[in-house]
Amino acid sequence: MTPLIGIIMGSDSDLPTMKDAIAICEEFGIQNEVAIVSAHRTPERMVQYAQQAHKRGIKVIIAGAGGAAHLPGMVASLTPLPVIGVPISTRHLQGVDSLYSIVQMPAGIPVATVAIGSAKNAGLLAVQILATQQPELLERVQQYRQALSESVIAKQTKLEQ
Ligand code: RP5
Repeated sequence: MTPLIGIIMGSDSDLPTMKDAIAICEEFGIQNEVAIVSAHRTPERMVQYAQQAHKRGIKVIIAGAGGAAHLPGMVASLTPLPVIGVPISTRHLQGVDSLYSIVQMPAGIPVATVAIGSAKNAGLLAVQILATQQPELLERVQQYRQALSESVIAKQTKLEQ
C-alpha cells in the first residue's frame, strides 16, 4: 500500500523521539514510511525526497530535527504538502534551539510546529489532516478524543476514592 504519511528525521538519534509519531500512525492504521534525511549531511537526498513525496502519494510530511534544525523548513520550501515540524530536544539547549529553528518560518512557507519532543502530537495532527478527507478516520479521531476524556474522568474518580 502507498504510504500516506512520510516521517523523516535528520539522524537516527532522533528515532527514540520520532517513534511516537510512528506509533500513532500504526494505532490509526495509516500506512507510513520512515526515512533518515539530513538537511546538512544529505542535502541532495533531502531535495529529492521533498520534490518527489507528493508524486508518490504522500499527503503529509512529519519532519523531526534537532539543533540547527533546518530540515522541516527546507522540506516545506520544496513541497506543496503540509509539513509538521518536531523540534528534537538537545543536550546543550534542551531543544529550544530546535524549536526556534523550526518555528520561525518566513511568511509564505509554513511549518506546523509542535512542542519540543512532541512527535505524538505531530502524528495526531497528520492523522487529523488525512481525516478531513476520510469520514471513517474522522470518526476514529472522535473516538480517540472520547477515550482521552474518559481516561481523565477515570483518574479523577480514582483520586476521589
Ligand atoms: C540534527 O542533528 C539531527 O536531527 C539530530 O537531532 C542532531 C544530532 O545528530 P547526530 O549527531 O546525533 O547524528 O541534524
